Amino acid sequence: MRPYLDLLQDILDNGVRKDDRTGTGTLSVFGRQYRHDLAEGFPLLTTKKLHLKSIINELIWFLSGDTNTAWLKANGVSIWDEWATETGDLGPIYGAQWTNWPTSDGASINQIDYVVECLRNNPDSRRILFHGWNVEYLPDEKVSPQENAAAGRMALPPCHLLYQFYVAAGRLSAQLYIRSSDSFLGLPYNTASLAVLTMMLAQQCDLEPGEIVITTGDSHLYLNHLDQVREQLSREPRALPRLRILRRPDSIYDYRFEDFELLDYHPHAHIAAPVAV
Ligand code: THF
Repeated sequence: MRPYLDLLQDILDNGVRKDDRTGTGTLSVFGRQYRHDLAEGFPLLTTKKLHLKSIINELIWFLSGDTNTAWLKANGVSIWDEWATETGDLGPIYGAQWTNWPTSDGASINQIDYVVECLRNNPDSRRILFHGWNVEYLPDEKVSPQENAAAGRMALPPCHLLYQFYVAAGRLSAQLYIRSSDSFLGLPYNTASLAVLTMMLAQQCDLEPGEIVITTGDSHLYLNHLDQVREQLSREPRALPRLRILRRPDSIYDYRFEDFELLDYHPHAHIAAPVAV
């Protein structure tokens, strides 16, 4: 994942000091892009150990339409706890908008169904995308994530919001727009998650996985991650692992963590960093 490490170096070299919503402070650049061909391996960082279980279970949770942390917790994932109410509620975040976008007549639209249908029946379409930025449900910035969730708004507005898919020569590629990229903690998750989603969709639609493209808006490093970033940049990247899907589930909604096998993952040690809330 050279391009990812190059982005970290770019932010260290060119980042401007900016304050942010969480009060932590960042170094930030605007508008960056990197890509990875899935034929060259699974894009899980080797310069620090990543917890693939959190990444895959979060994606399965998004696809199920669930927006409560109870299922995540029961499956060993704690990355959403900081923003949830006491009952685990996060309001209509990712999963709700992906699979259950509310319409003005009181019904809802499943954007994932649309993507699968399009990939199968109209793969040349230039409209194969889904979007998380439902302006009606964005949080009120004057109140806490928990108060927003309790009032039926999103606890946080989506960071990774626009997913577009592209088919050429039997290969499925995906591009993700991330408006706000926590480049040390969140971006490696978002990158691996996009790769898994692309592999799932390719399997369901009889395509080969192609390239993933990650485009980031406010691309930042929190000031309390800079030592960790320098440590990571001092490490030599290793060969990428491979990810195998062990069966073909009946639909995009039927994957389980046990369906995936990570092979040849030999990362450097984990590097802990505090998440900005
Ligand atoms: N808020 C912030 N500040 N950064 C983010 O990356 C982020 N997200 C989601 C929502 N708000 C965010 C939450 N995703 C970790 C990883 C992803 C998260 C939140 C936290 C994290 O702390 N990862 C640790 C390991 C923790 C674990 O696996 O239990 C790590 O070292 O990678 C980005 O979409």
